[in-house]
Amino acid sequence: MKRSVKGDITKIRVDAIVNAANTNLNGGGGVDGAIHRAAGPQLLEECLKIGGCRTGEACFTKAYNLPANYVIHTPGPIWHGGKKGETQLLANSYWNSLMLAKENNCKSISFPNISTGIYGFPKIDAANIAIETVVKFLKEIDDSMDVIFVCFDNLNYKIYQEICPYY
Ligand code: AR6
Repeated sequence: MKRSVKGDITKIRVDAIVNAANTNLNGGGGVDGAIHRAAGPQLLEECLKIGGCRTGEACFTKAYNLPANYVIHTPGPIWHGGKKGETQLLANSYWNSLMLAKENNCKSISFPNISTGIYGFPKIDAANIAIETVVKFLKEIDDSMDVIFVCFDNLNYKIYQEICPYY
Protein backbone atom coordinates (compact mmCIF):
# COMPACT_ATOMS: atom_id res chain seq x y z
CA MET A 1 0.00 0.00 0.00
CA LYS A 2 1.22 3.53 -0.72
CA ARG A 3 -0.12 6.89 0.35
CA SER A 4 1.00 10.48 0.66
CA VAL A 5 0.51 12.71 3.66
CA LYS A 6 1.53 16.26 4.51
CA GLY A 7 3.66 16.81 7.59
CA ASP A 8 6.88 16.39 9.51
CA ILE A 9 8.44 12.95 9.01
CA THR A 10 9.87 12.95 12.54
CA LYS A 11 6.36 12.83 14.03
CA ILE A 12 4.97 9.81 12.17
CA ARG A 13 5.17 6.34 13.73
CA VAL A 14 6.57 3.70 11.35
CA ASP A 15 9.08 0.84 11.47
CA ALA A 16 11.63 2.68 9.30
CA ILE A 17 12.10 6.39 8.58
CA VAL A 18 14.16 7.24 5.50
CA ASN A 19 16.60 10.12 5.77
CA ALA A 20 17.69 12.20 2.75
CA ALA A 21 21.29 12.14 3.93
CA ASN A 22 24.64 13.20 2.45
CA THR A 23 27.41 10.76 1.56
CA ASN A 24 29.37 11.50 4.75
CA LEU A 25 26.36 10.66 6.95
CA ASN A 26 27.42 13.54 9.16
CA GLY A 27 24.07 15.32 9.47
CA GLY A 28 23.08 18.50 7.71
CA GLY A 29 20.13 20.79 7.09
CA GLY A 30 16.62 20.09 5.81
CA VAL A 31 15.05 16.79 6.73
CA ASP A 32 18.46 15.36 7.72
CA GLY A 33 18.82 18.06 10.37
CA ALA A 34 15.26 17.52 11.61
CA ILE A 35 15.79 13.74 11.91
CA HIS A 36 19.06 14.15 13.82
CA ARG A 37 17.54 16.75 16.16
CA ALA A 38 14.56 14.53 16.94
CA ALA A 39 16.63 11.33 17.29
CA GLY A 40 19.26 12.84 19.60
CA PRO A 41 23.09 12.81 19.46
CA GLN A 42 23.48 9.03 19.52
CA LEU A 43 22.24 8.90 15.94
CA LEU A 44 25.20 10.98 14.73
CA GLU A 45 27.59 8.79 16.72
CA GLU A 46 26.28 5.65 15.01
CA CYS A 47 26.30 7.33 11.57
CA LEU A 48 29.92 8.44 11.95
CA LYS A 49 30.94 4.87 12.81
CA ILE A 50 29.49 3.69 9.48
CA GLY A 51 31.84 6.15 7.81
CA GLY A 52 29.81 7.04 4.71
CA CYS A 53 27.32 5.86 2.11
CA ARG A 54 27.42 6.24 -1.68
CA THR A 55 24.79 8.16 -3.62
CA GLY A 56 21.81 5.88 -4.30
CA GLU A 57 22.85 3.32 -1.68
CA ALA A 58 21.24 2.93 1.74
CA CYS A 59 22.53 2.42 5.29
CA PHE A 60 20.75 1.34 8.43
CA THR A 61 20.83 2.64 12.03
CA LYS A 62 18.68 2.59 15.13
CA ALA A 63 16.19 5.44 15.51
CA TYR A 64 16.85 6.43 19.15
CA ASN A 65 14.24 9.04 20.22
CA LEU A 66 12.29 8.97 16.96
CA PRO A 67 8.91 7.21 16.88
CA ALA A 68 10.41 4.44 14.72
CA ASN A 69 12.61 1.37 15.09
CA TYR A 70 15.19 2.26 12.44
CA VAL A 71 16.47 5.07 10.25
CA ILE A 72 17.50 4.25 6.69
CA HIS A 73 19.95 6.83 5.41
CA THR A 74 20.22 7.34 1.66
CA PRO A 75 22.07 10.13 -0.11
CA GLY A 76 20.01 11.10 -3.14
CA PRO A 77 21.71 12.62 -6.20
CA ILE A 78 22.54 16.31 -6.51
CA TRP A 79 20.74 17.69 -9.59
CA HIS A 80 23.28 18.65 -12.29
CA GLY A 81 20.82 19.13 -15.15
CA GLY A 82 19.79 15.51 -15.68
CA LYS A 83 22.73 14.13 -17.67
CA LYS A 84 24.70 12.66 -14.78
CA GLY A 85 22.52 9.63 -14.10
CA GLU A 86 20.33 11.50 -11.62
CA THR A 87 17.15 9.61 -12.55
CA GLN A 88 18.67 6.17 -11.98
CA LEU A 89 20.43 7.28 -8.80
CA LEU A 90 17.20 8.63 -7.33
CA ALA A 91 15.37 5.41 -8.22
CA ASN A 92 18.24 3.49 -6.56
CA SER A 93 17.77 5.49 -3.34
CA TYR A 94 14.12 4.45 -3.13
CA TRP A 95 14.72 0.86 -4.23
CA ASN A 96 17.70 0.20 -1.92
CA SER A 97 15.87 1.76 1.04
CA LEU A 98 12.86 -0.49 0.45
CA MET A 99 15.03 -3.60 0.13
CA LEU A 100 16.92 -2.77 3.33
CA ALA A 101 13.62 -2.24 5.16
CA LYS A 102 12.35 -5.60 3.97
CA GLU A 103 15.59 -7.40 4.90
CA ASN A 104 15.12 -6.07 8.43
CA ASN A 105 11.49 -7.16 8.68
CA CYS A 106 10.03 -3.67 8.58
CA LYS A 107 6.35 -3.55 7.67
CA SER A 108 6.06 0.21 7.26
CA ILE A 109 8.39 2.87 5.88
CA SER A 110 8.15 6.63 5.44
CA PHE A 111 9.99 8.61 2.76
CA PRO A 112 10.72 12.34 2.54
CA ASN A 113 10.86 13.80 -0.98
CA ILE A 114 14.51 12.86 -1.45
CA SER A 115 16.76 15.31 -3.37
CA THR A 116 13.99 17.87 -3.92
CA GLY A 117 15.29 20.39 -1.37
CA ILE A 118 18.92 21.47 -1.14
CA TYR A 119 19.91 18.97 -3.91
CA GLY A 120 17.62 20.71 -6.44
CA PHE A 121 15.98 17.75 -8.22
CA PRO A 122 12.86 18.95 -10.14
CA LYS A 123 9.89 18.03 -7.96
CA ILE A 124 7.51 16.58 -10.56
CA ASP A 125 10.20 14.33 -12.03
CA ALA A 126 11.31 13.24 -8.56
CA ALA A 127 7.73 12.37 -7.57
CA ASN A 128 7.24 10.24 -10.69
CA ILE A 129 10.50 8.36 -10.04
CA ALA A 130 9.62 7.85 -6.36
CA ILE A 131 6.11 6.54 -7.00
CA GLU A 132 7.15 4.39 -9.98
CA THR A 133 9.91 2.74 -7.94
CA VAL A 134 7.65 2.08 -4.97
CA VAL A 135 4.94 0.60 -7.20
CA LYS A 136 7.53 -1.69 -8.83
CA PHE A 137 8.69 -2.85 -5.37
CA LEU A 138 5.12 -3.49 -4.21
CA LYS A 139 4.37 -5.48 -7.36
CA GLU A 140 7.60 -7.45 -7.63
CA ILE A 141 8.91 -7.84 -4.09
CA ASP A 142 6.40 -7.26 -1.29
CA ASP A 143 2.86 -5.96 -1.63
CA SER A 144 2.29 -5.91 2.13
CA MET A 145 4.74 -3.06 2.84
CA ASP A 146 3.01 0.14 4.01
CA VAL A 147 4.79 3.02 2.24
CA ILE A 148 4.13 6.61 3.27
CA PHE A 149 5.38 9.60 1.25
CA VAL A 150 5.67 12.44 3.74
CA CYS A 151 5.48 15.79 1.95
CA PHE A 152 6.64 18.78 3.91
CA ASP A 153 6.24 21.61 1.42
CA ASN A 154 2.93 22.53 -0.24
CA LEU A 155 4.15 22.02 -3.80
CA ASN A 156 5.36 18.46 -3.22
CA TYR A 157 2.12 17.60 -1.43
CA LYS A 158 0.07 18.95 -4.34
CA ILE A 159 2.18 17.02 -6.87
CA TYR A 160 1.81 13.73 -4.96
CA GLN A 161 -1.93 14.20 -4.55
CA GLU A 162 -2.26 14.75 -8.29
CA ILE A 163 0.13 12.04 -9.51
CA CYS A 164 -0.47 9.16 -7.05
CA PRO A 165 -3.88 8.09 -8.44
CA TYR A 166 -2.31 7.50 -11.89
CA TYR A 167 -0.07 4.71 -10.60
N1 AR6 B 1 9.82 16.19 7.30
C1 AR6 B 1 9.61 15.82 6.02
N2 AR6 B 1 10.19 16.43 4.96
C2 AR6 B 1 11.02 17.48 5.23
C3 AR6 B 1 11.28 17.94 6.54
C4 AR6 B 1 10.65 17.24 7.61
N3 AR6 B 1 10.84 17.58 8.87
N4 AR6 B 1 12.14 19.00 6.44
C5 AR6 B 1 12.37 19.20 5.13
N5 AR6 B 1 11.69 18.31 4.40
P1 AR6 B 1 16.35 18.32 1.86
P2 AR6 B 1 17.91 16.90 -0.23
C6 AR6 B 1 11.62 18.12 2.92
O1 AR6 B 1 16.97 19.60 1.48
O2 AR6 B 1 17.38 17.80 -1.28
C7 AR6 B 1 20.98 17.94 3.90
O3 AR6 B 1 21.81 18.97 4.34
C8 AR6 B 1 11.89 19.30 2.03
O4 AR6 B 1 10.72 20.11 1.90
O5 AR6 B 1 16.18 17.98 3.28
O6 AR6 B 1 17.91 15.41 -0.48
C9 AR6 B 1 21.71 16.62 3.73
O7 AR6 B 1 22.74 16.46 4.69
C10 AR6 B 1 12.22 18.61 0.72
O8 AR6 B 1 11.05 18.37 -0.04
O9 AR6 B 1 17.17 17.05 1.19
C11 AR6 B 1 22.25 16.72 2.35
O10 AR6 B 1 23.48 17.42 2.31
C12 AR6 B 1 12.79 17.26 1.15
O11 AR6 B 1 12.58 17.17 2.57
C13 AR6 B 1 21.20 17.51 1.60
O12 AR6 B 1 20.51 18.26 2.60
C14 AR6 B 1 14.25 17.06 0.86
O13 AR6 B 1 14.95 18.26 1.10
C15 AR6 B 1 20.20 16.61 0.92
O14 AR6 B 1 19.37 17.37 0.09
